[in-house]
Amino acid sequence: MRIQQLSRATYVLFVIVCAVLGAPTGKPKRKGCRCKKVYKELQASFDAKFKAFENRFTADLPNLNRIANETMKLAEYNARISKLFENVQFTQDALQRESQTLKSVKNQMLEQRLNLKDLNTNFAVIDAVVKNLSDVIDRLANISPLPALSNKINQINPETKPSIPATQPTEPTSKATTLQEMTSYPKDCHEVHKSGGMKYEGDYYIMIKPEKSPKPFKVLCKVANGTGWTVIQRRQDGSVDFYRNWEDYKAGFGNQNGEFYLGNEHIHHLTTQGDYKLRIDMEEWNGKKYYAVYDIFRIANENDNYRLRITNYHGTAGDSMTTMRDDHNGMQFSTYDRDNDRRSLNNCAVHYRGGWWYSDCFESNLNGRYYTDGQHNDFFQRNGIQWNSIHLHSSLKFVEMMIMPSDGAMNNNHI
Ligand SMILES: [Ca+2]
Repeated sequence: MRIQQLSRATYVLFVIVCAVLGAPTGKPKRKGCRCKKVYKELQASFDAKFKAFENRFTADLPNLNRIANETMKLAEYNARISKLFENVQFTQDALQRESQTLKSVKNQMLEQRLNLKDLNTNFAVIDAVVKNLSDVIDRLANISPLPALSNKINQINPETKPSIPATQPTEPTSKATTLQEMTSYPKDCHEVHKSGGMKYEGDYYIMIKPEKSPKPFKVLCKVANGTGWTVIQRRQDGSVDFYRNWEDYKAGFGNQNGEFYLGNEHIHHLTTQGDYKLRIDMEEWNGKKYYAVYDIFRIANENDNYRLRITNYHGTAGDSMTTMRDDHNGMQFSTYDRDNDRRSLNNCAVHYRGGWWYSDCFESNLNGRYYTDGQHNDFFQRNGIQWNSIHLHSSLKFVEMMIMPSDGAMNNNHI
């Protein structure tokens, strides 16, 4: 309709132009007819072209609709793709976080792996210890007439574990004592060590029975530099009172995992079953250490008041047992309730607060009073733990007395 209105308007405009153009010139009326003819030709041409355009537009309309639909679809796809990109971005972030978590887990696993490696190493060490323990038990079984019982005793009494030195020993149970009384016992620590037991350095607690001893008893064994000693006395912190009577010194007292005296009766049974040597380790409060060894060490029975036999000194501490003055060799044992010393006027054990083989009175007093650091210098009252060849007026910080058979191998320089 608009096109038809436009054609009419064009026609009117054309007539007006023709009238204007024709009037001033005064040309004949034929010219107006010619203009009208041209107009009609133009109109026909225009109509034809318009018709063609209309037909073509009509024909292309489905395509245009299709293009419009495709455009809408493309917009929709574009929106979905944008959404997908958002999702991809979100997933990528999540993966990145997951990757960090996995890295952390991986590091933790590596750490666990190292821990497992250490654990494995520890297991290997424990395996080796168990193997050595088994070897020791086998060797102990070989020296016992009743190996099966020995194995049971070793299981019952933890003190006999030779590969791990016990620091808090427990008293043997009555069951263990009963079983052990049915089998044989080593006569001292050296015998066990010599037969392959207690192969590692350290302290061990075992039951022994010297040949003349009426019953077995517990001892502390000390293994150092390939030798196995039986410890008979130790002073280290003043935790045990050594100012004791005759019966206490006879039976022994204290704690074998701390300070103790094994007892004159036990020492007598130990040292009369063969030739024994004595080793004394000592330490001053300034940390300086000494040792004294006597190749012969023996004490008699109670009837002879545990008389001391000691000779052949060597070591770094100096000889304070067999010197001319107050020679302890050959002396009987004295306590505050048994005066067997050479001093006639009084009892050395009372005066010097110990139990010892006093002469008149001593060159050594290793069972004297324990003085702590700062109190150990006592010039006028020399009742401390004395070893005169180390110091005349100073009490020692540490003392340990131990014995082994004289024919046993010994390293004299193991301090
Ligand atoms: Ca006396």
